[in-house]
Amino acid sequence: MSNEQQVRIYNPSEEMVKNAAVSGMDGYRALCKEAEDDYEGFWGRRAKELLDWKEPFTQVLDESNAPFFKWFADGKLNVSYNCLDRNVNNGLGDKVALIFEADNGDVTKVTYKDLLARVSKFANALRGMGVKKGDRVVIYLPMSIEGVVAMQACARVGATHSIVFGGFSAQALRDRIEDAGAVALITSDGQHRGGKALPLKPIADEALSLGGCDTIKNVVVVKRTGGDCNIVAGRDVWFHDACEGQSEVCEPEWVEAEHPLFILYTSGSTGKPKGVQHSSGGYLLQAVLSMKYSFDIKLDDIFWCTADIGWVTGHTFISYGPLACGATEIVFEGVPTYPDAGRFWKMIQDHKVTIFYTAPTAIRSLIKAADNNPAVHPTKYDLSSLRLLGSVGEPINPAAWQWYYDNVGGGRCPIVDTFWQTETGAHVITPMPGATPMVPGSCTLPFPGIQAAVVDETGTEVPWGQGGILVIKRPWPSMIRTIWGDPERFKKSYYPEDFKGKLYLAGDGAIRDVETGYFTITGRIDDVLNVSGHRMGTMEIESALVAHEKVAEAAVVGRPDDVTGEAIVAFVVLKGPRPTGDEAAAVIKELQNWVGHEIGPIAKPKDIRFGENLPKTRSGKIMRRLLRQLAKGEDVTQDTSTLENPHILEQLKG
Ligand code: 6R9
Repeated sequence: MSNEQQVRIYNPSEEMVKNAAVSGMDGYRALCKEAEDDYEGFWGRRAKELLDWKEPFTQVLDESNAPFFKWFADGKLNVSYNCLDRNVNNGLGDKVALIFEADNGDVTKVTYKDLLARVSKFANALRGMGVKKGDRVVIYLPMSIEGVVAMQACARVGATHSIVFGGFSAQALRDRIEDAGAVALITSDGQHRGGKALPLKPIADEALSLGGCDTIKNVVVVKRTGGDCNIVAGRDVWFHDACEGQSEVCEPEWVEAEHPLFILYTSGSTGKPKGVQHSSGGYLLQAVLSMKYSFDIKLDDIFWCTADIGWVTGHTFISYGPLACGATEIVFEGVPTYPDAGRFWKMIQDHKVTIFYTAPTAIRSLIKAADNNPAVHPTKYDLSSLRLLGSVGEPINPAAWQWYYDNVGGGRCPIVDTFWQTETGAHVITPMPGATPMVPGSCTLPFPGIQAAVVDETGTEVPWGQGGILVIKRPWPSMIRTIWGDPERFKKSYYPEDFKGKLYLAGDGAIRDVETGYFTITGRIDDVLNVSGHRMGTMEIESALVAHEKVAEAAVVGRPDDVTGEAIVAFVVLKGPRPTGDEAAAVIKELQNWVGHEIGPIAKPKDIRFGENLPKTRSGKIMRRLLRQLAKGEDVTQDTSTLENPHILEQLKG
């Protein structure tokens, strides 16, 4: 945040302070102190209180083989039991667990009792196929009830699932199946998105035909779109046929707390995706704790996380966290812009959503849509049910934060800007909605028990106000356990020698506010630019650009420069049409001056290019490495298989 930007502070309402799980800053500080004074006791007490154990643990943390930490290692539990059976046993059987809204608007409600029955039937079907504890099962499904059922059923029989996002290609699916050595694949005939039926099974078939997938013995196919579907005799079975006649009772497989619940592939700094391996006990504990502390979940809440189950956010905040809390949640099949860009707001209105959790990229695109079409502006809908908003996935620029706060939250709802990663499993830096005064653009303070810090290249903590590298000093229960099949890469990536193997390296830069100690994430470390010896977060420049009235979205990267070390290149999407010629030249000048005014002349982008959109992965992340190649004037050589909108590369060539 530049000094020139006015910092506004938003205090939680009195009502929030009074009723929230973490009440007031005193409440927050007391939790932090409890963890500081007795780290293992802090986590151990919560693990006992918040999870049901088949066999209690006697040791909280085992650091003997660091950085391969173990939590609650001699305890046994089952994640699906904790998400389903215990809610049914506690009188929540008839409570709605899932409200599924299909792409076409059809709504299906599933109670806890019903969900337990569905999961048990499919778990029995999996057992019948020979799937057992420790086997890997790849799930390649759209957003669906069956997607959640499949994950829970794997957990129930002790199989380790690995979800591959439904937008990934056959090659990407094949690579993940091979790396995981999966015995079964669960997919669907197709998926509905934006009014279209898209095939999925043909992609799965292609993946399996590419070689390296011999470990797959069974393919289960959910019927979603109907129509022709290739079913290979002896290998493929319809999901409904597999469940037919199965018992609604299925004894859970009691597993050790460290048993791998899932592997989730995520991009690293190299081309090959990393299979991030998570545990059962520690992971579930922090999924629950994030629901309780960051989202202040209560039994009468209607919780909606818009992420896909193919990403970690969908794991922790759709498939596991809300269910383990006995919450009612929305599962949405479609896209935010169909039938129009008011879809999210209409769904909040229809289902009386109380907690809404989405990504800055979605907010920015809906700002643009609302500017162009007042009919889909959030203020046109009744959003009075909302009491809390969340943001995740990337830093939220203050302008988008403010719009979200004013227009979606009606100036009433706190925004929890939750910083975390696939590797952290759950929130690590985030406001507590009934405690932390919020500052737009800052994820504020560490989750109680998380010892986050900002350090220099040698691992020494830097003073507040000075940018550096974000690390976590002590292991935490929901952390990554290893990279599947590659423990050396795990150590190198996350516990590097530079820090003597003692600090978890998040891969992001951060700066703490001089007065409050609040964290602001400055972007991935490889996104920090050095222009004439000045360190600058690309996010800071993007934020300034987006604050300009004409700009809808911006991404900034560095390009090597003979004089200044690096030069700033900005890729910009305007709210109006994409300008060309003289008009473009005029807007470029205007934006350069604007950034110069907002941050300082040093931050002025040297080169500004306009596109109708930015290159994004299907999960909505801007592909910065690709932008860097474009900025340098190079041909794009990197893999673009995860790119949602390849045609805009041409526009951004410059
Ligand atoms: C949960 C998730 C992780 C990376 C992370 C950081 C960025 C996520 C953020 C944020 C600033 C936030 N990120 N949340 N940056 N503020 N609130 O997104 O996991 O897909 O693994 O991405 O996303 O750069 O390192 P994942």
